[in-house]
Amino acid sequence: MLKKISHIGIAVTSIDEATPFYRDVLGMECEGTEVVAEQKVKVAFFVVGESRIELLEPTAADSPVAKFLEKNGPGVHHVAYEVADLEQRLAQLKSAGVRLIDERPRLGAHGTHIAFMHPKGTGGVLTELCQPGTHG
Ligand code: CMX
Repeated sequence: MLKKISHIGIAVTSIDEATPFYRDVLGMECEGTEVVAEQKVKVAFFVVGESRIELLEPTAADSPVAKFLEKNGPGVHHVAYEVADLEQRLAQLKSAGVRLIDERPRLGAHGTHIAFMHPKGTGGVLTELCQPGTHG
């Protein structure tokens, strides 16, 4: 079962430039930034209730977020749902014929385990499932 919307990922060209809007104008607390090497992004999390806004800045020209920015410019990149049993959920999605980008969990920010479904199999929304790791 999906527990909540973990976060909404927003692609930006610069976290430093985007931060004042979220922190100062909208008044959201910034939990800090982190480089997620495996995904070739730098991320910043902003708290909104039980969910987060995740700003995504590419760290390499071949980052999936760099490609997204080239094609679309800044904007909503993905929606992430929290689950407690990621491997089981992936098996279930696979047997339901959903197109998965990651058949096995990968490592995301804060030691979270993550996996993406392809936007072509979800009605156009890049969709992530995530399971908090030891660091929450
Ligand atoms: N949302 C909706 N559609 C998207 C999309 C997105 N974020 N990214 C790509 N697409 C669409 C494209 O518009 C394109 O559609 P058309 O064929 O109709 O033009 C299609 O998907 C293929 O896209 P592409 O630009 O050719 O890019 P790729 O196929 O090389 O990669 C994807 C797309 C989704 C497979 C790749 O970005 C990926 O593997 N993403 C998952 C990993 C990721 O995004 N990591 C960054 C975040 C990490 C984190 O949050 O920690």
